[in-house]
Amino acid sequence: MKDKIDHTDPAKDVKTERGHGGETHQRASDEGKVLTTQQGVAISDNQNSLKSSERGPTLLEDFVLREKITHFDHERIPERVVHARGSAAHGYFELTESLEEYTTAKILTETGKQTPLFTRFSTVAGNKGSKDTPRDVRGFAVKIYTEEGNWDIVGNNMPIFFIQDAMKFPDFVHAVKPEPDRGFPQAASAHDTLWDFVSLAPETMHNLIWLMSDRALPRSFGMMEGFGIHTFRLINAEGKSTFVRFHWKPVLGVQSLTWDEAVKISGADPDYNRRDLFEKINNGDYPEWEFGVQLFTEEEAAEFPFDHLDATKLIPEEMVPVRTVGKMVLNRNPDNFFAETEQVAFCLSHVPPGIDFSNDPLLQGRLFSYLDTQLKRLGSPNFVQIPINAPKCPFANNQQDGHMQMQVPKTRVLYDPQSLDPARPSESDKKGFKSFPEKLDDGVKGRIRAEGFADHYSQPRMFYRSQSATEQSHIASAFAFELGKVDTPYIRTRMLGHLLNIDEELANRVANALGMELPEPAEAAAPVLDMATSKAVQTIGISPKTLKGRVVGMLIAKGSKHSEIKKFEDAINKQGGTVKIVAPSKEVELDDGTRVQADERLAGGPSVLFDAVVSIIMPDQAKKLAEASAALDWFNDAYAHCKAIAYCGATDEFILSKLPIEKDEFVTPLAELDSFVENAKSRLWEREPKVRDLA
Ligand code: HDD
Repeated sequence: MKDKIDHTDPAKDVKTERGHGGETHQRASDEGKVLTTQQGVAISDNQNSLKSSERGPTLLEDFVLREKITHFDHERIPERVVHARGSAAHGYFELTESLEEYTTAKILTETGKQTPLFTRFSTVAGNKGSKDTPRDVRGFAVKIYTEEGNWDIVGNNMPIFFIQDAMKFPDFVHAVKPEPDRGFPQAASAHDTLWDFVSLAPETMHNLIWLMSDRALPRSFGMMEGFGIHTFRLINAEGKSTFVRFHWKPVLGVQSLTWDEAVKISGADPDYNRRDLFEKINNGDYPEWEFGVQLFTEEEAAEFPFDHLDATKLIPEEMVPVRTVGKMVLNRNPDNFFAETEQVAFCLSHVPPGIDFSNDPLLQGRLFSYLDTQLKRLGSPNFVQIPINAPKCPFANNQQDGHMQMQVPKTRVLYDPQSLDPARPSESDKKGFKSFPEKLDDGVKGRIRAEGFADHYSQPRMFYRSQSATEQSHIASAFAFELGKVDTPYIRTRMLGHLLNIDEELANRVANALGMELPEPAEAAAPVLDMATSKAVQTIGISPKTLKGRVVGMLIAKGSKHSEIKKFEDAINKQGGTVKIVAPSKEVELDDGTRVQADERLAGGPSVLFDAVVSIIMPDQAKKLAEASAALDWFNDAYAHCKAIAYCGATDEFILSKLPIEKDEFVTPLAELDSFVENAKSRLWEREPKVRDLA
């Protein structure tokens, strides 16, 4: 809370002036930096176009106007066809344990060194201007500027994908995007075309059940896991290959929103996750992840009850533990959203020597798609010269010309082999990237899917059965919500047939909520296995109890007790939490005459934006607030979202008494400060069945 409100205006010297003719505007003095055209010509008037006379037409001659408007007309580039909405930050990667036994890549062998990186998080389905909190997978793309070339790990916050073969990607994306005839729904999977497609493609079931879980509603980008998903290879100095899957584990733990919160937040703050990332980095609360690897040999892979080349399958951590070998810290916001976040171009093919690909058919297709899409979006093969994409290690080759070439090669020689210019680069057998010389089996060419890819239900079943009761009810409710938006009855029936194969109880819950009969189970192409459950795939179950990264909303009003506010703020800050002040007005006078500035007015600061709430108000103000729906919703929602509430006497007497709020262990008077601080670290999920109709 800012105790001193500074109203000094740095532009106080700006005077309202009469410009040329009848125009008035506020003009700074002639001193200081001068505005110029792109050619460096100083501009004398940036408010009026060149006219033939005072009330006459504008002249074509006005090169200042034409340059300004032309540039403006060309300001947009095509948004990403998927993952259009994204937020990013700079940071560093640091290796803590060498993987020298497995790879020659210096980024994975040289410990203790900080290597710069740029990470972009995204939603998948929505357009660039869509909300941050739809039910969706989140992209998790990391570009590490290693000294041996850029390494892009282009993953998601879920360890598996919807489809097994890149051939199906355009169809999947067309199905989830707004329907082509009507152009809606935006950033939503709850519509007929998506469920039509997935119900006809059972390979999607595993990612679908993750999508219906709380993992699809991250509380913060810094509270999401990240996964490289596919199997890659690490190649060591002897040329030996070891399979690897890459993991990012957030230090703040995995934390999610509830669906009702996500829906309300999308109205209250469509930039919820973007703002959170920006503010955390600005405040020095740097988001951090552990970097881990799952390493396994070809022989070990042969024993898995699934094919590790199938991107719809995860490797349970209980089967192959995640070995933590490094960390990522995000510590700097981009200077310019367009130049960096929008223009960053990730490609799966960007790997340094010592890291190689597997034959996962989804990965193989992606190796083509990303470079292709950058050419479309950024318009030139020289996109690699844009600062955010350029390697930070030296690079030299014979590629020439093209749109927007920024380099000026000073040589006659842009070919190889050559003998005219000894300074020109040439290939290096010792340092160069080498593909693993994999021996391929004598197969028959064809459009084929491996037999081992046929099991589509065992892992979704494992996922569902691994969840806590609260999480299972969220999954069932999400299926019911989404299928409730599907108008075509047989699509819903098909889905129930699939759910029966995953878990009968889940299918029953969804069918009940939809008021439908259960059909016959869908035909399964392979026997459905009862795999061992895995705690690692839970969300709530693995959320840590901490105030770090969490925000407490504090409702105050005119005359609120300064000392009480301070006491709560100190206790919350001490444990790493942040307090945001909410008040009926932007500026508030407290009991001791101090004037403070609220972070949010009550009308713009609903409790869905906070992890726990406190109310410190005087009786006259509480009486007024009791008449305001924004205040009643504030407490009702905090209660319905299972949050901790600390209330003062006036709040209790005039507001809580009007509301259906039970004084459970998470609804406490101000005097119980310590309990509140403890409660604010998590939610009281046991309250949920009392306040929400879950499937
Ligand atoms: Fe993709 C973007 C993640 C399958 C084609 N994808 C994109 C981004 C992420 C992913 C995080 C955004 C990168 C950024 O922030 O700029 N995509 C995935 C994951 C997949 C996956 C984890 C499966 C494991 N993607 C996939 C397939 C194809 C694509 C199978 C096509 C064959 N993806 C693209 C793309 C995008 C893209 C069209 C759009 C914008 C871009 O690449 O730069 O090429």
